[in-house]
Amino acid sequence: MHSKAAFIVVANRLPIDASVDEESGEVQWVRSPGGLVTALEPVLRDHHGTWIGWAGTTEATPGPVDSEGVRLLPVELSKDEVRAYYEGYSNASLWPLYHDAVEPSVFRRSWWKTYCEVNERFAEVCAAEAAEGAVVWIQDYQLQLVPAMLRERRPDLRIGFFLHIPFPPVELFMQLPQRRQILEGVLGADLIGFQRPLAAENFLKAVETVTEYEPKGHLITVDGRHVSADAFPISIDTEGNTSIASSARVTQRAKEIRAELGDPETLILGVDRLDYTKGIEQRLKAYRELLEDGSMSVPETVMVQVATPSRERVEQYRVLRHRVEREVGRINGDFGKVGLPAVHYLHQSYDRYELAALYRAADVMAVTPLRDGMNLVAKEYCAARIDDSGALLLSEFAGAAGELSGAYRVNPYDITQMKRRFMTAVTAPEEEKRERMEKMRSFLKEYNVDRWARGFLTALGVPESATDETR
Ligand code: ADQ
Repeated sequence: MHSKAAFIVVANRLPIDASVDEESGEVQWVRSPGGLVTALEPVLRDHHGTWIGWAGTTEATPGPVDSEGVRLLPVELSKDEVRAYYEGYSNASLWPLYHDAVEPSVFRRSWWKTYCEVNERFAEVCAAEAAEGAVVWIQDYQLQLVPAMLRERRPDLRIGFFLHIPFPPVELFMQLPQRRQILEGVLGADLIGFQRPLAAENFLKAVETVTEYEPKGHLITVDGRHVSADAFPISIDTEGNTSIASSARVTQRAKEIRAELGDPETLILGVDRLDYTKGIEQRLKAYRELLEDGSMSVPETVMVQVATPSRERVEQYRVLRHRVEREVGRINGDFGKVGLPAVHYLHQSYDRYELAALYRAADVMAVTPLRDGMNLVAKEYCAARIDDSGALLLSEFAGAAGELSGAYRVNPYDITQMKRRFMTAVTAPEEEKRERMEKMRSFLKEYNVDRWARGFLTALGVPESATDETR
């Protein structure tokens, strides 16, 4: 019989994807790389840990998979549950609300019911898997009820919760019909982590306003238990990203990309999930105006916008895609030349190598979200700039702006200012850009994703040696 796990990660998604074999039609499960996996894998391996999550498809669900010393334990979801729990409550109610309501939230009572049921299922699977006194780390806004549901079943566990997205100001949070249930759900944890201190403060204020608990500093006493809420800014596998960027393959590919784009003087790059929080439209607008007023011109300047397909069945995402594609068409119609578009728009996913090559090819990286928990693309760009060149244009509304002090900061709501900053980033002396990049790169060397995971787990009470040895 399988022995129970002393360390468990619970996340909406398992780090695997279904891939259907073209000839046999058989489903195979392939590991999907990602920052969270890289960060947590050593800890999971060290503790013979388990990762609990949905496998990403309602067609087939694998049995528990043992992969490189980590047990992957799938939670099954039906089509209707994915619609209501994931696309509905998580991504049409919570996601916009937590991102400053840049799009209005949609609230449906039936979605909430399914959100509760699915959270309950995650809690049940976890309660059955956890060894006595195990440490459980629950991830993100899709699973905010799991901490309390798990505690009810297993008061012996040490429970951590990390929110990857912002926590909104209390005035906004109050709109949520289930505000009390959500807070009480999260408060089931012993430690609640946020990306930025402001998010932790917003959460504490919401607790004070909505519940009967009275936070004292970062501590809240819940039924005699101490719960702590604090900031643990996530980061990237800096070394891994830098090493991919330095490879011969990426170096060669970066040159090819520039050549394929007609060797422009300035290559501006955007890489985002196609999401209305990422400020893609505002960025395109600023670029169009710069072309209109002659500050920039094609083919000397070229923009590449990679927009990874995302949440395509959610209405607001479909509408966004149309708007972005119309704007790209308009810019190219007005300013492109035969064989030389002004914007290369790629609605695709890329592997780490192609992404690193794009980062290395780009003179200016534009990261302009209207609101973002952290934004790892900004950090990945810096990690890839192995010769300290390049400029990062970064929205002050991204969590990363609190850390990457060498960036050219922008307010994406202020198009005039964004245009000015674009020009500053393009024309700044090489020496200035180098100094700025150097500063960000040395920050990221120290504050990498290992440090994030270790910081959180140590605060949760996992012995330092256990999180340290394998690094
Ligand atoms: P996201 O909103 O997804 O994450 P981000 O932090 O930028 O945003 O992470 C995106 C990841 O996807 C990056 O690692 C990037 O390399 C990758 N990616 C983007 N486009 C891609 C493409 N075309 N092909 C392949 N990979 C691509 C949420 C929060 C963020 C927070 C993270 C982590 O919204 O604020 O930083 O979680 O906590």
